[in-house]
Amino acid sequence: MTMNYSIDPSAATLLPLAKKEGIATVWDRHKAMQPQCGFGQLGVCCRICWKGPCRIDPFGDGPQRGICGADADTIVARNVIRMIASGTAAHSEHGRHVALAMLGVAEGKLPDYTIRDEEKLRAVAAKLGLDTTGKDLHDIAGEVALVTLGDFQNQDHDKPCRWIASTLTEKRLERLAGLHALPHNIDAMVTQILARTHVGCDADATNLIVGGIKGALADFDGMCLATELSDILFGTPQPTVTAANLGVLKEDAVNIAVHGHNPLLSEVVCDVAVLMEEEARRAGAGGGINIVGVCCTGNEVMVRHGIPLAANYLSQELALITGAVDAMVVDVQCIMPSVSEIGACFHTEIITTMDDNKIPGATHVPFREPTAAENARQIVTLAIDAFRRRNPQRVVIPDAKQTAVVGFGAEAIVGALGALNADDPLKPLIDSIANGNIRGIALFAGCNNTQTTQDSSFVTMAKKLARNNVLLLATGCGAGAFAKHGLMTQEATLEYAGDSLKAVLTAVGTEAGLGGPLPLVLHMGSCVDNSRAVAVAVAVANRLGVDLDQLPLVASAPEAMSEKAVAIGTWSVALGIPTHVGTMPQITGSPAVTKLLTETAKELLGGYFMVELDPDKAADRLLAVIDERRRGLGI
Ligand code: XCC
Repeated sequence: MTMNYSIDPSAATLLPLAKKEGIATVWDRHKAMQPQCGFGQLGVCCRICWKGPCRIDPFGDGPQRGICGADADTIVARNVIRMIASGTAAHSEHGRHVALAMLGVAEGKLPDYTIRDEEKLRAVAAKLGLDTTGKDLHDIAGEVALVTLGDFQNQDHDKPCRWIASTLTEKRLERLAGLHALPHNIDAMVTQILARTHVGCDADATNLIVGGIKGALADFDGMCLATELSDILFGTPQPTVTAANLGVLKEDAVNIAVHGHNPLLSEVVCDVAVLMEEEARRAGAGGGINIVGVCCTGNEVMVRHGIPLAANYLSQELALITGAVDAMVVDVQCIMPSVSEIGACFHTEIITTMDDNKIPGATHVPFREPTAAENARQIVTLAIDAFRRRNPQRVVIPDAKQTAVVGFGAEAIVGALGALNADDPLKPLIDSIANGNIRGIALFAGCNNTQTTQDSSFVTMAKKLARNNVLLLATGCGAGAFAKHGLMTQEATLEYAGDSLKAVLTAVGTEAGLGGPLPLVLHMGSCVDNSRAVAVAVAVANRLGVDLDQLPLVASAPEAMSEKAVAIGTWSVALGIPTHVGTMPQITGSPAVTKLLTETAKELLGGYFMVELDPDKAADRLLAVIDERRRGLGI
């Protein structure tokens, strides 16, 4: 039974244990929820006002309009763009938080943070069009932060957000401007979606979806700035060897899991933990302090510092069931509220840190940037105290741990390619695509979802695409899946890559000093780091003088779940990227919206959604799209 839930070997060890101990997990709750509401699945349930809830009869026998008169198209379109607004808000709050921290650093107000990547700061300033001559580092950081915060404040509708305008290809910007889809202000886009979907407002499904696309592009803007400013503050990822899955927990160490998304907290926890090793040893932890990651906080510290990744989204509860996690420190997003209940079954401290993200039953340590190190010390102290209460009899650490070579941001990829051609680093990649050694590029992103067997679709699709010489990039919980299943290793390249892909990865990896091929799947970071893949694609497109919708580039979220994934998928389509979704999106109750997103989008934007639940068939469809794009380029 376990195998239907997950292909993760940790689940095979820990789910029977959970059952024996009477601990409910996400999969038990999924089962208890069956059958799920069919109206909700189709997106035709409207709860926008209190005359409802209303639902449209998908069989055509019952009501075809809600009480106010909204039909299925209006209801579905409103529902889906509200998801985009929430996803955009989530990423952009994260981005704003980082931008404000950077301003604080520039103003000398945040002693626990610094500028770790001066070169990147200068590169970002130049990209944003700032003149930095004669200015010191802090002045440049201040200007970059203010310009960035301008993307949350600009009221001039004709002036698009600065980050998006300085990131995309000219052709893409023109195309989006022609559709009135270029955002001018991130916050305004979220507000506008909520306003236009209020009862009695926008009822035109097409107009609503265009508004959603604009909102999703604001999400992209927020992700770009969150990623780049985080690199400036915490370092730009470079290839590093680490490990993944619950076997990274240590019996003899204080295990602290950092979970959520925002690196502002986890970075300082990592720094402080190093200084508190001795205290941990005094408490009996011979192995000191072992920080491990969960979800995207995990990805952030993994790609920057090689901190091992314990779990992706669906495995977060399993981490606690090992009985070996002393503290799970969470910030924002993708944290199951159930963690406090499961933590309470053990000695585990669940520590919330953000005042607008609390969980009943958890210990709250309010995190403030000006006192970051002090807050982190409080957190690590709680973890050490919890370690003293740990019951060694209940510790079950699965024998599941895979090596993972991670840290392939845009700079690292270009750097590795530069080892082959220092004067023109993109040339080896472009040549390999042109001669077919690399058939295309696929970006895997997105969550885990209980609607499908955990990690399975990611692994199935990746193996098939790699065999067909597709270069694979990954972020988010998809990257977590690949790391846990050993696909971010040189061995995986040798085992699964098609011959020509293997030759390219071996040439680049060897020249770049990795002592062998690049890993089969390149870990680019967390969900906000999807912008890194776009940076590479834009560089290639600009070099070729084409737009993004001409490149043999596809995206896939085989186990999508969150509202953030809806926002990401939508901007991916808006940028011209054919985007596969492997779980059923809640839109099919409206044939008009479904057609718009899966067919008409192709004419308007070049990108479009493809829904295919079978991973094997999905890989075939992506290969067909890649070939179609290749034919378009005449290669
Ligand atoms: Fe959340 Fe980023 Fe999804 Fe994972 S992939 S379940 S959104 S942690 Ni972004």
